[in-house]
Amino acid sequence: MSVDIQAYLWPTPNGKKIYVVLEELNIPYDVRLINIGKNEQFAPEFLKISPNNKIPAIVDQNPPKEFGDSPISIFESAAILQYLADYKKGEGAPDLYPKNPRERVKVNEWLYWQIGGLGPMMGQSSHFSSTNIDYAKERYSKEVDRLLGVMNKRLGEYNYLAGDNYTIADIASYTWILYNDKVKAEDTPYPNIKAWFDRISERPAVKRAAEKAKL
Ligand SMILES: N[C@@H](CCC(=O)N[C@@H](CS)C(=O)NCC(=O)O)C(=O)O
Repeated sequence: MSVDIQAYLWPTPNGKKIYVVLEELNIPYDVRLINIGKNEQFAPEFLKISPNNKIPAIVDQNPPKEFGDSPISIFESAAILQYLADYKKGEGAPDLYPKNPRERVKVNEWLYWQIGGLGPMMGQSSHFSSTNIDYAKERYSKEVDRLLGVMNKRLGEYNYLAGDNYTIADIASYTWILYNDKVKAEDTPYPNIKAWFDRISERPAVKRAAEKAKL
């Protein structure tokens, strides 16, 4: 049976977000793996839907009427999370992107905080950790620690990043925190992030995504 959503993924922090959101929203999907280790992200066919040569990307073969008759492709993980949560929510799925404007602004703040801060800084920190460039190593690991401090404080005040409810902002950061051993350690300096991380890991949809993406 053909399904609406084709997801172009590789099991990295940004790719795993899309597995989680599709499982949470109960949306049928096909995965097309793009092996970024083999430079498949530069294939001309993939660049047509993801011109920045990065996963994730999706194609929706059957978008809502207001998008017109033709399929739509989307790249950039935040744009995909917003689109799916707004337009493709499946039967019985939670509301991951509230319409209430005050709540939506909070989701956007923490979503963009991950896209512009936590993700790139963790990426750079990991990249330089295997080099002997001490200046870069220190700069990025300090910045990751600062960001985790901000996140830990926020999660001491609220159960989830945008407030009382689990949203796409949590999904965006969760798949990055998966890669941070300091947060997951028993004696973590970030206990509020650890509690949040453990709570999200118990969600049935996240467990299903973990199976499929090897989270
Ligand atoms: N801001 C982008 C970042 C995407 C990204 O960095 N993807 C990485 C994998 S996690 C990638 O495809 N890298 C391949 C490359 O740079 O050639 C998003 O959130 O979607």
